Amino acid sequence: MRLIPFATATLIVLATFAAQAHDFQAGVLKIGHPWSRATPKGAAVGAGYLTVTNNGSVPDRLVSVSVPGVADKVEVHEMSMKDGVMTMRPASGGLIVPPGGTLSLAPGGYHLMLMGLKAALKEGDRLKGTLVFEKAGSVDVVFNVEGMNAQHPPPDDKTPGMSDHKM
Ligand SMILES: [Cu+2]
Repeated sequence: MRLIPFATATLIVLATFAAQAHDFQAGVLKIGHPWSRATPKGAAVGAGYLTVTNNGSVPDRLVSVSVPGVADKVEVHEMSMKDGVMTMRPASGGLIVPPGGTLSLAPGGYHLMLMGLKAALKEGDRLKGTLVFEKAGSVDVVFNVEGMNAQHPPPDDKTPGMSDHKM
């Protein structure tokens, strides 16, 4: 039974370290700095960004994300140029994380779309969410909400009918 206090202490140390570095581990996957942007009052959608590094030898896949109590549902979106216009759409089948590689969700590219926000996201908020991977399973993460203009302003979203969808 002497192992139990030791294991508990180790877990506390690891948890403290993870909180400082703002990384999360799921098996061979390392999730780096999940973050979101503050939203204007009344906005129906928000965005989420993070990186996933695969230290294993086989591909994995980010299949779904939830941020309960904050958004009704979360979609994984990809952006692409179509007829010179940047559009976004759900990434069908999720996003692959190649072995030895990093999947980046960042402004202007792949991102999470938080649909049906219950309230505006405020800078400094911490949003608890869950990522689900095909092989690594589910992992709880925390999205840090940064300022409305944080990092890399995205290209203007000119998609018809998506005026509330500037991510
Ligand atoms: Cu989107």
